[in-house]
Amino acid sequence: MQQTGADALTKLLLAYKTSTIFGVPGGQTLSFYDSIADHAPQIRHVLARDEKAGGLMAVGFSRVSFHPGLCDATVGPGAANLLPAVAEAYTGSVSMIAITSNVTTESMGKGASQELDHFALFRPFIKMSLRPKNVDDIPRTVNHAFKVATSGRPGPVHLDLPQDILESKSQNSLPLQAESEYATYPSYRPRPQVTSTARARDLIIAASRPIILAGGGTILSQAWDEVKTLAETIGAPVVTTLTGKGIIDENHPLSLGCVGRQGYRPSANKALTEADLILALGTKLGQVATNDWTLIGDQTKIIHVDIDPIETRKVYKEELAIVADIRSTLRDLIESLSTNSAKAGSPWLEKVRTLKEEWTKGFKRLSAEPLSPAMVYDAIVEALPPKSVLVTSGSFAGAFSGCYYTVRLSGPRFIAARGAGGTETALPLAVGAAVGVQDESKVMAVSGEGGFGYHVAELETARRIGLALPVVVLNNRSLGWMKILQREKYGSNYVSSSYMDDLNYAKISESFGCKATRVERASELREAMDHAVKSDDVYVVEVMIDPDECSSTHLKSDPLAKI
Ligand SMILES: Cc1ncc(C[n+]2csc(CCOP(=O)(O)OP(=O)(O)O)c2C)c(N)n1
Repeated sequence: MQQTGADALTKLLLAYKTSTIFGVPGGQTLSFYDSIADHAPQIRHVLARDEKAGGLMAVGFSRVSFHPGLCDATVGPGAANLLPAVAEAYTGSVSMIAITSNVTTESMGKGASQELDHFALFRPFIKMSLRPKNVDDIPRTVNHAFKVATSGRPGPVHLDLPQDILESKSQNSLPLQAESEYATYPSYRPRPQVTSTARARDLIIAASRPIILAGGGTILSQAWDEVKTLAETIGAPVVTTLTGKGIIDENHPLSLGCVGRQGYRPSANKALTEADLILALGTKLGQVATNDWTLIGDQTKIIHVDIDPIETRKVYKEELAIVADIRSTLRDLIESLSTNSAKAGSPWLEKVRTLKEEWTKGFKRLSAEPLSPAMVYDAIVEALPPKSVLVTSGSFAGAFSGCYYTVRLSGPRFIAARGAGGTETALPLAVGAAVGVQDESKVMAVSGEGGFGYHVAELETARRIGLALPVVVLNNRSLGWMKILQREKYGSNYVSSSYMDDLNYAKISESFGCKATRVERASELREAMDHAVKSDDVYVVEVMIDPDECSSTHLKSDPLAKI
């Protein structure tokens, strides 16, 4: 049967169980949209308000569904707009296929309208770029794109489609079947060497204060059951990075929450500092997670497991580096250990219990007006069912979320754009996550008001596609993080760290047709969160929080640092 390149592409995407593509059209892409429309409702296109937001939606989608996030942009300015989202996917290890349409092969390099060098544009931020040579080459390139996006360390693949290749008809019958193992990630799970497992077991048995430090790679590997079993088997507390948050129910007695420089719980940092063996799983051991590389002492032994050899022995002298899939590694390790190697009643587990108790007391302490972030998260946890996904951004709002929000069910239940750390990401990521959740989980976005302003128009996208999405805007009347840094480091010489403070983000949201409310009193908090979570619409709760709150950061004024 003769079919166009666009049709072949759509059928292949369907074969790979793609349900949604996020993006913005251009003339060069329209044949693809036409074909998507012909195959609705199995596949649909979600129109974003700009390409970057569409790309971030694909990131949110991928992180909850374990399917590559699909996004598209047209040649030139569209492709350039998509770049920040591709960078987030690359630095955050997010499986993505970023489609760009391009000018016709015939006009390439001749000064065609809007043309930019897409390969050069994307090169630093992708696993690879692919462009079919002709319509018959589409199956090979699409299959390869899925294989690369879902194998090894997940990341973005760029698929560039010249307009003529999308629009021309093949004279041949094209193979349009998927290689189904590449529809989701991880597509394959390399196991550790037997000798490495044995060495890890010996190090664990010899340790008296072991700790598990779980990074985002543990979630990508879907290792939540194994992390819990290992922790219980060896009697190790679990601390996480911001992207690893969700690997364990944070009410579990062995869970101490996030470590690091922002979004951390001081009790978690303390435990990491005092451990004699760290099982670092799927973490870069980067600046944020290690508080400027200060939390891990020279004497501490490290077993580092990561699918990507680039991440091991990069900063620390590690006792053992295992390059393998985390879930497979933990399964082998658990099998090699006796059923219960935990030293019951050990001083280490007693210490963990005390640290957890102290944190809980410290948390309850923060309950005065003006509204503190801790109170807001109390209300959020009360309103949100455990089966939820909290999505946040790089800002105080993100740091507060890491610190104060309690994940109560393991899995991909916390999304922070910690790849590139964009401050504006919460709303578009949440839109994508809300489309991608497989189990009717409730998705909530929490953003600072500065970050919210970047992509506020995506409220319309969320409404248009019928999402029931609660959005919390923590309004501290400033780019809070910047303002407090200016206070701490530059003698309160405030420059460009606030917008006009008479904006009302609840009213702005109402003008997009959303339900919205502004909360200024403690007595209104719980009801507002409850309404937002139960609403069938996009519901924005703007909370006016204490502008001086900066806990959960590395700043000296951190009120919890005393624990
Ligand atoms: C895209 C981007 N630009 C700039 C920054 C630097 N930055 C970090 S936090 C912050 C302030 C964000 O303000 P807001 O969203 O109101 O959140 P708050 O810190 O006040 O909670 C900025 C500008 C960033 N992380 N990302």
